[in-house]
Amino acid sequence: MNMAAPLLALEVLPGASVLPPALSDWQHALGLICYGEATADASEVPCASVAMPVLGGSGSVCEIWRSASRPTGGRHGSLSYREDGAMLFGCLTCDDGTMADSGSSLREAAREAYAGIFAAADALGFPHLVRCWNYFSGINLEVDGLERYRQFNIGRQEGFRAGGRALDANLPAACALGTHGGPLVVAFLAAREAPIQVENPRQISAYDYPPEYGPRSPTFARASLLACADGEFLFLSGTASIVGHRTLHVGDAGAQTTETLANLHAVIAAANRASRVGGYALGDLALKVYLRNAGDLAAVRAPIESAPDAPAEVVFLQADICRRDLLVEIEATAHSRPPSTAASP
Ligand code: 3EB
Repeated sequence: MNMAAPLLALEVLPGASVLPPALSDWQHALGLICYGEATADASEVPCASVAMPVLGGSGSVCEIWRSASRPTGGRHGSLSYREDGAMLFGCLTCDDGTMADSGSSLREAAREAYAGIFAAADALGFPHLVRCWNYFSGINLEVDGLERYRQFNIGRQEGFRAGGRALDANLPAACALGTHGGPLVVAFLAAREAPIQVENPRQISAYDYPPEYGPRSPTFARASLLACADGEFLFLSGTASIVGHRTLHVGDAGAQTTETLANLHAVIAAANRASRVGGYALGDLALKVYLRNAGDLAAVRAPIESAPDAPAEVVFLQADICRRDLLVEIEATAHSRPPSTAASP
């Protein structure tokens, strides 16, 4: 392996329903998140399969977290994991009943998922959650008098409490999106060392949202920064057209996208102030864009592609967003190296 290979790397492969030759070598893979029809033929690597259509290109996308070393893994309870000594990737699938089922089953599934994640993270020696991906069906459905996203937030908080974690500090970056079917899927990256939590000055921290958004607040940070031996990783949480705590531009997907980009710029600026490496720019990020309506693709794509620092790597997925009035949500990841190591071949 090349000496300059990053210690942790994100690779996004379109149309990975058949394994491309370059990837037949799974020995460096920490974990996979497959969207759409993508399936990975890699039983030894933890793989989260998300039933979510990929828009504007191939029917599937596989996100691969790679390590420079050779990770090893196994199972811990219902969770599959792999770790390379510095980072742990894990994922699990939790049957939460069907969409028509009671909301309490999703709440219980979320609690069990997070209690199990913290138990595994502690047992394996990677106690610090850095990034979480949450996917489940019927996110905006109201059951037992409460929207399923809000049921999820109650269960997630209970899981954090069960794991002895704070609800307003040391939080991971995260996203929570709705599929049109399938179980609760949670994937995560955790580390031996604590990441730096970053908030957005344009937004109230999600863990401080007022009760009108549900009885329990969402438990995530706007971004996290994780130092690694060859630089740093920036994880930007799912970001939407929210200023303060309110949704802006209801009904206008293009304007919501422009507002979301302003939020991303604000979080990136905050991350650059908090980072020891810094220098992050939107153009360096790998973006994942979730759209509620496939028909909004052109309206959402335009402001992203015409941004002065337009990102090169953008994947579009169709998903329900956690507030009914939100039409788009964008998440992003970047790796930054200090200038001295960036120059090495
Ligand atoms: C928001 O800012 C939009 O519940 O884990 C973004 C990222 C959102 C993560 C989560 C929710 C979550 O509130 C929604």
